Amino acid sequence: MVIFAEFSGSNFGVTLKNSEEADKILAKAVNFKRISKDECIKLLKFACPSELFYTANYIREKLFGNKTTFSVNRHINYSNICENRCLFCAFRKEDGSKEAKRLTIESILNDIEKMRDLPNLEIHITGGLDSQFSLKDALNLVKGIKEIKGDAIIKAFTMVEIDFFSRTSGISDFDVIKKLKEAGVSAFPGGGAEIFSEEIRKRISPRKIDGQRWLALSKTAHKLGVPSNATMLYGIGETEEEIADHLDRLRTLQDETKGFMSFIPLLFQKENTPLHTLKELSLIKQLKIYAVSRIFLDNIGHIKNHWVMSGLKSAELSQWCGVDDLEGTVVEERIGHEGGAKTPIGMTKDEIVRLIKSAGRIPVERDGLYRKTKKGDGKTVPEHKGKGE
Ligand code: V47
Repeated sequence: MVIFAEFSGSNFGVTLKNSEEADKILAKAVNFKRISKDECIKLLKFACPSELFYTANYIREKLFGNKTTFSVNRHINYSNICENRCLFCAFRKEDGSKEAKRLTIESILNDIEKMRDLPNLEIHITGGLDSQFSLKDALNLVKGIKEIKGDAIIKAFTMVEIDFFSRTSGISDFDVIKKLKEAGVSAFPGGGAEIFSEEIRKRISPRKIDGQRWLALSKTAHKLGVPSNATMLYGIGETEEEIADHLDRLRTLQDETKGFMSFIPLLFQKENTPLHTLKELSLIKQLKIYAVSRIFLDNIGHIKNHWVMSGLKSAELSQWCGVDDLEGTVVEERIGHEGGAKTPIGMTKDEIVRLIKSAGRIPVERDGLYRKTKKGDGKTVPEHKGKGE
């Protein structure tokens, strides 16, 4: 351990003393003892990457062995018109402009029709806060999909959209969530969390609901029996303290509800945004985020790599740094690509399987609720949902 500390001292700008302290924290984590927010900050600042990755991988393998899960899914973005004008978002377009795109429910259902025979399909739906897309439209869309493809797992509408539906319909968020669940929504995607730091939100997304509201809505969803995911937008000039604070607020809520299925760090894609001058994070720093998340979030089942934003190299390597799940086939990604993502807009199931195998892991297909698939490759998906279970 000390050898690593000396090595890291010269290569990563950390002092031996601090690295020794990080070693102690990692020793705690290896023994499945919860680490504090302060210790999380220390790991982010001072841990030797190699030891950090080793520890995260140890925990990941204790939970999931050599398996990495993925789903066959389809991302649908119903509108890129949005009343929030977040500085990090290249997806949003001005209503009436050439690039503005509002899909009709009919056109989405036509697309779903073509996927009628796809087994284990997860449908991921999100969009901008568009005054032309109401709660009624959301419900009709979900019911329409269910009529065509009753076996699909619909993961639709972030906490930000739920807040919007509640405001625009005059219906309580509790009832909005209840109606969406009754219509056929099985889970909520993790978008819109950004980073909870009030300071950063004021700067990059001043119109968006704050972190407290995002968490309160997630809590309501979980209480109503609808699980969700959680994301963190990073690479936007956040500090280690702000990352640890974000993770800590998620872990605290998860202790109470156990409703988060996975945590997904989202690497900022800066092109076509006013934040394009921000410096890119090194791959090592990106991998550290996955590793620290795996170590700190001892009660959230899965750590997912959204390969669209992170890139395929990260998707491969991160499977040895705490990640046990990759985003699915996606088919037509828009949000990251408007921001300059260089990855494909979708991958075939074979390509994802190859990506997982190239990392030396065993690919296992799952459904949108992290359950074993009926016609997958026959392997059992790990059911672990975290220590809090
Ligand atoms: O809410 C927007 C973020 C989210 C950019 O729950 C950006 O399974 C990086 O939440 N660079 C949408 N990030 C994506 C998302 C997601 C993706 C895959 C799976 C799941 C899941 C959720 O992307 C937005 C926002 O937080 N975002 N613009 C950008 N330029």
